[in-house]
Amino acid sequence: MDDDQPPQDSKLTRSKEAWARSGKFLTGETSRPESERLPPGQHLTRDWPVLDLGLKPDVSREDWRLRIDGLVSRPATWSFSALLAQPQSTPVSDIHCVTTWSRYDNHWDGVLTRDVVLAVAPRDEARFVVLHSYDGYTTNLAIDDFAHEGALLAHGWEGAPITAEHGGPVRLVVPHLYFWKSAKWLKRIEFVAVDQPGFWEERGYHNRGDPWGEERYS
Ligand SMILES: Nc1nc2c(c(=O)[nH]1)N[C@H]1C(S)=C(S)[C@@H](COP(=O)(O)O)O[C@H]1N2
Ligand SMILES: [Mo]
Repeated sequence: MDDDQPPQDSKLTRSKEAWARSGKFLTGETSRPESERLPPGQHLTRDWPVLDLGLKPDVSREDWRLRIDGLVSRPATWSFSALLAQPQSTPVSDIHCVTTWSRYDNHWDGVLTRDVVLAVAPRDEARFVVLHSYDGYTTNLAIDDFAHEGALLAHGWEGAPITAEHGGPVRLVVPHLYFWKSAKWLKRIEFVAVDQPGFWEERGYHNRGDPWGEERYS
């Protein structure tokens, strides 16, 4: 799908835009007691819900390519085997989705975004990244959030390949922010100087999305 053609707004998109307008799920609690693992307004699930625009791109490991470009000294295009040739890590983290479900202790396999940054060497002007996905979805992050501890390009979950419905072959996981920042079916990481709001950020969702500050909506 073309990066320049955002997916058509669906019924789901319209209802989530309405939640942003009305502040649905906001509790007004923004403190973070050290003992509290669950952010305000969230509830725990044991299963892993599927949430996306419904386009479900079907990309095999053989056909998958990741372009890493923009303001970097060493732009790269990685095949799946090139991704496996990067340093591999196995972080464990919690998921917090803005629709109020959280899931603890997810075991990931993949390449830390810190190691991606080391590989491509962003130029001094680079301050943000735009994530582009095979379904036309986009989302934006400051480089410090992209390269935050525990964030990775994930190809495995609980010892098995990430399934297509959860964004396989490769998705981003940024565990310290709401899960809409974790782009599924990752296709391109673009380093930019000026922040560019993505699909949900343009539709009433917060530009950063910290669950502990309940940064749900803009
Ligand atoms: N490419 C792509 N990535 C996406 C989305 C999407 O529609 N397309 N939805 C986001 C949202 S809103 C959420 S909550 C999570 C859901 O991931 P999951 O289906 O694996 O739970 O993916 C995020 N990443
Ligand atoms: Mo979401």
